[in-house]
Amino acid sequence: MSKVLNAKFFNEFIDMVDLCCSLGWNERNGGNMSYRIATEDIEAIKDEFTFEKPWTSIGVTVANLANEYFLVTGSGKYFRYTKAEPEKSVCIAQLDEKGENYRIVWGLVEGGRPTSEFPTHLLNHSVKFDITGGKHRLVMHVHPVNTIALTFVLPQNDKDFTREIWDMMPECAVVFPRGIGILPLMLTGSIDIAKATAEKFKEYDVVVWSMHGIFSSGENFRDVFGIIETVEKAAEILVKVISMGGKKVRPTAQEIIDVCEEYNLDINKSLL
Ligand code: 2HA
Ligand code: ZN
Repeated sequence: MSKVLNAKFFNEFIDMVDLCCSLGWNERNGGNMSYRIATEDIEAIKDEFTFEKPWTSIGVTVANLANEYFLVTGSGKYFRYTKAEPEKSVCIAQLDEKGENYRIVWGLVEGGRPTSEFPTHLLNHSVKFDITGGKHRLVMHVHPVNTIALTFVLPQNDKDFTREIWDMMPECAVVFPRGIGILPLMLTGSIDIAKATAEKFKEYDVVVWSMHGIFSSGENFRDVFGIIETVEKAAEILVKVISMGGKKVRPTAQEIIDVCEEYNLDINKSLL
């Protein structure tokens, strides 16, 4: 059995792709995921890599991620079939010593390239690498129904969007106390959306792309999935509340602050 296919991080990644797909978050080839692989994990699997593929420009420079390796979903590959055909669906990409180019060292055996959102993923990894001292390793992008639906009706600014979601369950402010960033509809896969998202990631761990989906970053699969499922559950409640005629009560700002203080969390008061 291949060491890559047997590696724990690899199986967690594939299982997460499969779970997101089964939740309806990743239709067809919608959404993408990337994971910065730990040095010791690379050492354990490196003899299965090939270093003959050409370097390709990333389109952005991520100097602090020079020489790092990423497990990433392939452009146009379906989440639905990733678990059955991992070697055809995902790849491990190595960055060069300047953080300007990548090359595929494993996977995508029938051809292909990393997700069209790879520049966004890498810029987000780069921002979070510095902010968290290298703790964040995973970036996930999904298309969950309720969160997307809300972007058609809620105000398009971080403060109002966050507060509407925070209002839905005390859990929300606890799980993402810094709040949610929101961006307008922008061209997917573009350098502009990569830069705009990375700007938001300086403040937030979760960013909503209006009329498109969610981007989130965290230390591991459990954390990132936990944030996204909490946002999406709150969004589902809000969709129902709006469908029933809208809110008649809501928590006060102080009630939201109190929950966070109970857990010693640094609630982003500028959003209240
Ligand atoms: O199709 O989700 O954002 C992949 C995407 C682009
Ligand atoms: Zn998308």
